[in-house]
Amino acid sequence: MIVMQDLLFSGVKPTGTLHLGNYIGALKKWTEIQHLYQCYFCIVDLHAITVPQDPAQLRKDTLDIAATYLAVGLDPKRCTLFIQSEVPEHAELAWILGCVAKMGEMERMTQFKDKSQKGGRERSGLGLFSYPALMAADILLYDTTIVPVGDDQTQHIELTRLLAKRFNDKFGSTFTLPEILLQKHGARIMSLTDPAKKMSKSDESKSGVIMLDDEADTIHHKISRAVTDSGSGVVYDLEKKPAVANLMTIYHHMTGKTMKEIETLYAGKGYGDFKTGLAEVVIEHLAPITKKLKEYREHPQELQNILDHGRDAAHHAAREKMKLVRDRVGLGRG
Ligand code: ATP
Ligand code: LTN
Repeated sequence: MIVMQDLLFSGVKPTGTLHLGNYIGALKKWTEIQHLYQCYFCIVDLHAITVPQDPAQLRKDTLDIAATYLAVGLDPKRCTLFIQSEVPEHAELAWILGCVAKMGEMERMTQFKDKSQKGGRERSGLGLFSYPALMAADILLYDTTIVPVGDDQTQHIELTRLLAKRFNDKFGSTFTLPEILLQKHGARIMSLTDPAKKMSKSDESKSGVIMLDDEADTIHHKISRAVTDSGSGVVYDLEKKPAVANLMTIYHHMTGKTMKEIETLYAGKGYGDFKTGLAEVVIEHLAPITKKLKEYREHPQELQNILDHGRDAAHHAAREKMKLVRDRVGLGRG
């Protein structure tokens, strides 16, 4: 009997230390479901160069994301952990998918609109524009069925499905259409200082962003200064109290408590008490992660071995898939 096994793929850009939004929206979920599926977790360094980068810093950040993957509890015996640029088939398939995609489709991507806003569209890199084709290549190379990401990536997954379907219709069945997997709460953690903006690595002000390696004092300080809503009760109401709802979502993920349980715990208490409690649970939850992160940063050799092994495993699978893709498209001499 053939059992269709789901395959999970996700990735993070090495553009700096990860924050609580990355953890809650993506990595925490990965650790919870890694035993259920065959998993590939990639460090997408080719995506990182779609915005200006310092070469030495990029290398450092790349290893640091690998350290973070291990520190949050991804098991390298179960998951393939690897660096995107070390498997050249990603870039090759991205080119082919770029020839399948339409300009209008790429232009509609909100991530491109956001990221090109600062320098202006005319001055934005072509790579930033075609970013989604590379992301589609990452996913489609491995016959991925599930992509666990934050909801800022929903549009990219929809485009990936569209490109896969168009390719299949034109050249014959080649790619599997993936599904997005979102957290029920926490698919979009907002900045502590601006609840209308997502918590982001590239945010210039770090006061609204809790980094996974922030010291306890810093976490206390950032949470104590977090913006709240008018009124005083700790009540989950996304429409009327978006800032408090965001803090409650963080609390929920740090403790496993439901929104109702959190409301009961803080009934009759004010925002000050809630923020103190929140800082404590965040510090407690992150402490073992921060400790392991520090250990992996100090002993990078183990990371190197894991990444070598991951590269070989991913390359093997990608090479096979690309043989089929080249054949379908009619590239080379056959
Ligand atoms: P950058 O600011 O450099 O664009 P980022 O903080 O958005 O970075 P990514 O590397 O793009 O981080 O994202 C890694 C993963 O974390 C993705 O799955 C993304 O959807 C998720 N993610 C990012 N920010 C948040 C957030 N604020 N809430 C929930 N998930 C998030
Ligand atoms: N675009 C994603 C990172 C990313 C990714 C992927 C996520 C690149 N390739 C493939 C899932 C699957 C981001 O900005 N967070």
